[in-house]
Amino acid sequence: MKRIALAMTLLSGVAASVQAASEQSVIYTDTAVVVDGVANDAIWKKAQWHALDHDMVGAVPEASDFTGRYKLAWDEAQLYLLVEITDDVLIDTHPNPKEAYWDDDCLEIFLDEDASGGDHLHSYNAFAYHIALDGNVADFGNGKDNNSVVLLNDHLDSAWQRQPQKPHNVIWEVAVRIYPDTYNTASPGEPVALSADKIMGFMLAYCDNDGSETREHFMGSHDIKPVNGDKNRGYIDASVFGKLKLVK
Ligand SMILES: [Ca+2]
Ligand SMILES: [Ca+2]
Ligand SMILES: [Ca+2]
Ligand SMILES: [Ca+2]
Repeated sequence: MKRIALAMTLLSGVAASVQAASEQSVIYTDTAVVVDGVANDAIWKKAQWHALDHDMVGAVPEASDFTGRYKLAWDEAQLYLLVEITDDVLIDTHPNPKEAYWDDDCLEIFLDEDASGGDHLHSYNAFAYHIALDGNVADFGNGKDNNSVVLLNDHLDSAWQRQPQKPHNVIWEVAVRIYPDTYNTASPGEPVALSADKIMGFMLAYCDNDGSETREHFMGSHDIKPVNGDKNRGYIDASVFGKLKLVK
């Protein structure tokens, strides 16, 4: 009987660790993060780093070409990100923020407010916020084709700065308001109020181009199971996102 009890304990331990691994815990801040590209907010000392180490387009680059990691925090109004990016060349060759924005260096935040998963290519079931170096925020809207790009600059605040001692090292801070799937540009409604134990779909990525015709690397926070060899599924299918759990 002892052996069975021990086995049960081990099994439940395994189940608990699997569940913990599938949801990333996000810590609460009672002071809003100052979005200025400076990581001296108190909450960033407590939050843990997570890596941007999964390739979605291109191979895994050399560390000096691209390295990225991030921290998360939340309060009732916003989800906060601190992202540290090493990128040897920062480039934005498409001045039109709605044109091929994924082929310029950009930070991409995937969010699915109700963690429903599923297709979001031409809907607001989930968002894929591409934050350009100039701060523009682009995604496909709910039009029927790939020309239906919308700028959603009012959904988030962002700022980045080079680190004085390490000029290829950029600190990027973002505060995102979380919109539900009822969002549309004609009648946006209000972002949801966040609360403890809320689960959201989430993924983070960086599009790295250093001067090529198209982006050279697309590195993300989550391992994606390829469909016909293609791991660039995040902008289509929210089911490949990971899950965040807000804790207090
Ligand atoms: Ca700050
Ligand atoms: Ca690079
Ligand atoms: Ca959804
Ligand atoms: Ca680059």
